[in-house]
Amino acid sequence: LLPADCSDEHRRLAVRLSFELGQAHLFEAWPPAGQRDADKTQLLAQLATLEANYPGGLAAYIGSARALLGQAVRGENALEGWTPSVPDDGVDLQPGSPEFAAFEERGLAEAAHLAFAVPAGGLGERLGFSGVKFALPSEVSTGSCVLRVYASYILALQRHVERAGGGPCRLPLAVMVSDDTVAGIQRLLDENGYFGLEPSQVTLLKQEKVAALADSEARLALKGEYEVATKPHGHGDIHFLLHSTGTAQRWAAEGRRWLYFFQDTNTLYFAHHLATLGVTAARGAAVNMVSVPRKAKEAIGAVCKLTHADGRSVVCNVEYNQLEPLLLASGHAAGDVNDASSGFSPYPGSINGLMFDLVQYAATLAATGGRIDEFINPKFSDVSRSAFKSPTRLECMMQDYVKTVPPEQTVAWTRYPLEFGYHPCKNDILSAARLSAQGIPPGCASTSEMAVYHMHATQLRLLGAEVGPPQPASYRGVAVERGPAVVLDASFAPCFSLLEPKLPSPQRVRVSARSALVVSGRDVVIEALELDGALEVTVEEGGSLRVLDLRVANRGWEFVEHTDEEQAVAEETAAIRGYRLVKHETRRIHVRAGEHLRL
Ligand code: UGB
Repeated sequence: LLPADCSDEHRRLAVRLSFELGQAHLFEAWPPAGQRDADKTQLLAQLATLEANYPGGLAAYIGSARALLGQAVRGENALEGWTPSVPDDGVDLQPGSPEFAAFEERGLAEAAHLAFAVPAGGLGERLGFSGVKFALPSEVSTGSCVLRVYASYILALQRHVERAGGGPCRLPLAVMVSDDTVAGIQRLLDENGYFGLEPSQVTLLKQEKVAALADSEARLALKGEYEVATKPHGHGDIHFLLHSTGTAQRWAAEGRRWLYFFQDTNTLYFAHHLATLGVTAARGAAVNMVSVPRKAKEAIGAVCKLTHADGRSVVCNVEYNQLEPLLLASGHAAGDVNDASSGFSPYPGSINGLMFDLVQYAATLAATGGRIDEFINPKFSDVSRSAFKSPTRLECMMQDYVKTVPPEQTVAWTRYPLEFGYHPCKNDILSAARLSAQGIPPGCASTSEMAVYHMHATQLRLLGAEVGPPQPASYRGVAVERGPAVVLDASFAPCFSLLEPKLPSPQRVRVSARSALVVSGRDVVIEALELDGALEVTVEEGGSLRVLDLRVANRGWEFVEHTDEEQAVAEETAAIRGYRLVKHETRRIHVRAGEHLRL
């Protein structure tokens, strides 16, 4: 049946699939050789791609699928035999404390050896935004998109390392893209000059989809006669790609020591990444999981200690959809609920900010081929649990790398307070309003934006500045905490320790609750400021500003909730927020390179 000009590779693959891997159905309807040869070659080429894009090839994929489907058919829980408990070996860090400062200092000392990786293959389908999520404004006061904010932290760190005498510093960034996001992310980078990064610093790793499975025998699902249906395999693919492209090994060979993983919409990951790095280095951890207080039923994983009936134990993430069944199955009759005294789940939230020891990581990848524990979530259509409502597939998660860490290595976790927590932008405004009404963090554009302001305002307060408190507000049904719109660009303060010397007399800095304060530029010192309105400060590299005593009072900026009519016609980035920012009056201070201003 094979095409006349079939390559040996394709021939061997077809034979193996038919006679060893139970996939004869793929070729059953084929007409004799010489007919539809181009279509046959196309299917064989697709199968060869699926073979190459999975650690261990299709045999491994089908083997894992059968094992996991077997468990699903028998109705077994993936975490059968494991009992969860609240882990007690983490580090709780409060920015502003001496402990935080010490860890951040340690992190700064290691910063020259840092690399970054973000899975960004997911489309914001739940969000109501048709572009790539990297293009979303992190907040509308500056309009900086998420990728610009990430890049600005990397640039600011590089500058810090270079100024500290560390020589030229380029910290690499790997971005996992997919068919859905590759063009959008490449365009965003091109149109913005890579946001100041050098193109050679940025590696795009393209995630391929995996074969969809038609039944519990793990027969590959066809889409038409000559194409296998495919589906995304999850963010865990980032490990396979960092390995199969040689990226992790190259970075390790270049002397890089740390690798920070994070996700595509929460810029607050950078509020504490250096402290996290410090903890990782101090504890000699292979992996350090960033965590935050978690509300029960919030769609973030939970850091759990799992103890097996046979005595093994592990600290890892339990995904949000598995936590409640696991708790119920292990005797916690109330399930995933908040602790009455704290108002939060007793389990720390896991937000997929993961600091890795890169050398240990590269060694583990060499042993595992980048393979990550997988799971499957079939929706059966019959009681015999053999057929599915629609094809399913194996999936894997970035944080499940922890499960492949060799037992002699350490897995740590570090928790930060809510103000420095996790505020992703994942949900559309209607879903967000529903979550809001249930008291569950809405994880949408408005809450994410307010969290950015709140984090920066909290930094100022922790230093001793007087900054007006946030007040409860609501925009189109989404409850937010609305305080002064403070944005301290990474160029001004890439981390808390480096902010401190910029405000030598913080008790002389006062920002009213209705104010907006945007500061960017490295060489800026604010001694005394009284702000009641909007102030934007930009100091170019090579210029400097010392604010000796400045009073600004103006009409400032206003977040205006959309009416129904405005909401109906608002463009996407405004519609997902439910408001627009009206800049009534702004005091702007712009200092050019070579200028040195004292006010
Ligand atoms: N992503 C990919 O790059 N490829 C994929 O195939 C899928 C996703 P979601 P999820 O803290 O917010 C995760 O969809 O999977 C990228 C954690 O598992 O936003 O629901 C995508 O672009 C969970 O434990 O999240 O849940 C994005 O950057 C919890 O930490 C990232 O992967 C939760 O995130 C996450 O994808 C959270």
